[in-house]
Amino acid sequence: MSWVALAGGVGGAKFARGLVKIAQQQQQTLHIIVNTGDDFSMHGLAISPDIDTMLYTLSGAANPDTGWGIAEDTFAAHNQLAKLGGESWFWLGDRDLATHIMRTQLLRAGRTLTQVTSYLAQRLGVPNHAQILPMTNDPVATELLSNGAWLAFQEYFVKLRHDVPISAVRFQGIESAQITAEVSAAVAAAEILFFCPSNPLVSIEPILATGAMRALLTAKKNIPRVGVSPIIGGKALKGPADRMMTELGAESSALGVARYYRDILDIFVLDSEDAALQSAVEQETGMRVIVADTVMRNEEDSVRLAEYIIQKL
Ligand code: FO1
Repeated sequence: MSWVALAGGVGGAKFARGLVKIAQQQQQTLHIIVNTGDDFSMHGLAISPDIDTMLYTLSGAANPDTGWGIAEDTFAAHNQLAKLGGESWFWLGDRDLATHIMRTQLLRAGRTLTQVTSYLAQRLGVPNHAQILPMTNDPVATELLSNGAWLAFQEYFVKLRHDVPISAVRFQGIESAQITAEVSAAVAAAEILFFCPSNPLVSIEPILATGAMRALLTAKKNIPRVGVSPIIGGKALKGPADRMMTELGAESSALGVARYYRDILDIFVLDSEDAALQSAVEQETGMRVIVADTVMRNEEDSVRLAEYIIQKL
């Protein structure tokens, strides 16, 4: 038996962490399909932020305060790079740099991003029954249109602290990007499909837009397909998902997210704060609603949430 989860960013990794524990208890394999639209190059290194956030979270190494990078990492190399005139707006810890150096080296040696990710997961101690799968091995770069200029994702998100209005999103390279064989096999074998509480526009959408992904998921009507709202009380817990939805013409609410996923999912998880939206979501989208406490402050919260949802399917 196996499950599939789509994820990106910190919220996605936190929920995936809970799913991994329940999958272990139920002797399941969990295939986590991760967004690679945030990937970029810095200091000549190949950086995959959403993959690394997933690697570090599932191996227990993630910085608990930021959700990204490695706990207690140091920044000697980062500071020296700044001294040498290198870019310093994107903080890369010394241990984190080892990941990027190793990934860059293996990619240059001809390994695919999927092979590199599997290698790093094994070296970092991610449980074997959790498979972290990049959505594609092909280059995809999320860009956002702001005041007439297209911004690379990390430039928007980190350098400009997503403090600029956007009017459009695009995924450069998506037309020729293909989902990997591992991803299509995972979807084919899946007995439950999860959308983690990630940004619908720039974490989940790039995955859906890759190759035949959307069609594959829409066709899987015979299994429970459940999404967890990343928006609570109209706000995103972390990052700009709420503002981005408003700026791109969607409603920044759990109902707005449910509308976004209505063609693919049949079950939607609202936070208890949004319980009043239950009938609107059910009537407008036809999805079954589960109301739960979806804020994950620690691993116990993640496991409790995953367990609660799975029991309700
Ligand atoms: N996010 C920030 O806001 N500031 C940073 O300096 C930063 C560095 C960083 C380094 C490695 C990494 O894997 C992620 C990092 N992030 C940082 C998060 C990154 O912007 C992710 O794209 C977000 O988590 C959204 O997915």
